[in-house]
Amino acid sequence: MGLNIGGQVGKVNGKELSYSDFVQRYLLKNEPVVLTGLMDDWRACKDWVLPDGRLNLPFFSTHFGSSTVQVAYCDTKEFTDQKREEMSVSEFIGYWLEFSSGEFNDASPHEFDGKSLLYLKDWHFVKEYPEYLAYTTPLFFRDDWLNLYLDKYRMHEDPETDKEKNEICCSDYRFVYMGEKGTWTPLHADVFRSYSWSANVCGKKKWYFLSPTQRHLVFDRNMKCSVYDIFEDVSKTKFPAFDKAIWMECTQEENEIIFVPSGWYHQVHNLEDTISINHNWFNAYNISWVWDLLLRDYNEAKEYIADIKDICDDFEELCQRNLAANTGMNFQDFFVFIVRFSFANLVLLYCLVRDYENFVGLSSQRARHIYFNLESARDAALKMNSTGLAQNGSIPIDFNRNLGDSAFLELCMALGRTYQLLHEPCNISEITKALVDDLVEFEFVDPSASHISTPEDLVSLIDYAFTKLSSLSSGKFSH
Ligand SMILES: O=C(O)CCC(=O)C(=O)O
Repeated sequence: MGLNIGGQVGKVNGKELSYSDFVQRYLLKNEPVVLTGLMDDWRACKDWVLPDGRLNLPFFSTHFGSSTVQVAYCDTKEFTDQKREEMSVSEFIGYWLEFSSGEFNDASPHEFDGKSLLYLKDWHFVKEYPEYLAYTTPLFFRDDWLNLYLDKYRMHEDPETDKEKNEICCSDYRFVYMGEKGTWTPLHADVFRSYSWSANVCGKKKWYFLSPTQRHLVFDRNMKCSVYDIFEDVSKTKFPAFDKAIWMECTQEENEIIFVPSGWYHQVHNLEDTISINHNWFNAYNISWVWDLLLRDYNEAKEYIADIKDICDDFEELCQRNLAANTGMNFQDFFVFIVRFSFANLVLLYCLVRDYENFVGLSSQRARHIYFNLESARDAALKMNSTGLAQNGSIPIDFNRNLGDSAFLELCMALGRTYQLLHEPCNISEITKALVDDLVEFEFVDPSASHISTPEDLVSLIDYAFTKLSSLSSGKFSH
């Protein structure tokens, strides 16, 4: 039986959409959309595509040939994904050119002349070639806490893993994908329950989407394992509700960008030789879902090794280590992340207070955005707190110490620039150590509670700043 397709993903001209429309219509509703008109000036669209519209493969061998990349064998399955191997871009292009003279095999769609189709995935192109400005991230996707953070910090420090390897694979979530006609990506929801966007520089993709409200329909009875390929003969015994799922589909053309909402399952097929740019990201709108997923993954990790609990010296520590290895972060990583982001947003809010004598700035879109960020971080901290799991053994994060750290100041600056871009342009004072000292003196942050060890501490820190702000706007405070 074929898929039950309930609708097509809509297409909207991105040039005619404001940032706040995008937020209202897609981010807040968590709905997919295809955006057109946003790739006009991209260098990638010129350099990577030949005048006749084909992919410029020799360009990649010549300029980026020595990069080591991950390549998926599309006709293989390893756990929940395709089997991958590392090779150089030159090798990959070499295989591509060799196979492309073969015959496409309709009976076995992921093979070419009996050989598996190769799909280059998750190439950290921007991290590897920061000087080569292949594209600019469209405005709609700029409020990206994940990549802004990873530009300055690592998500998880593990002294036991190979540092160099970690350097590449955990460095960011900005990728290039490259594959010939017939390559594909199995059904999945994205890492961390992040949003993603994917821009077709060349070629065409077919997307199949399932809303998170129907997630249970593609899982087995125990909700442990999901369907791998929605076009294979899905076992009714194993996945009894699969045929009840109602899908959305979409054909994404060249120069179109698809927004993949948080937690939506999707399977993707390259209908032509295709190269795409793709980011994963999260922000205030989905940060608490990131926590929900982390908690779910933690419970799974714990259940998986439950039988060794009694013989384990530090069972909790092992669960957290496994969580970081499987999900990409553990509770402490998430906590440090939201604390640093909260600190950064407090700095930005303070800058607005300081820059606007009579605080009119606090009703601006930018101030509301920063306020909303802090509220979302507070909500995530409250959720963490309610589990009672995130209390133990965490190292206090000192607000004042962070303020002295250049990585932190850079994060504040990058975040400040982002909100300047998204909202009304106006000058914001430079975020310097002096300003930050000023902030401390100003007692915007409770000096007696600036060591954050628990989610509860973070909630108190944010509440204190909110109280201070409300006293500012009611005129009780003068600077
Ligand atoms: O383009 C692909 O093959 C997969 C992309 C994807 O899954 C994503 O952007 O989330």
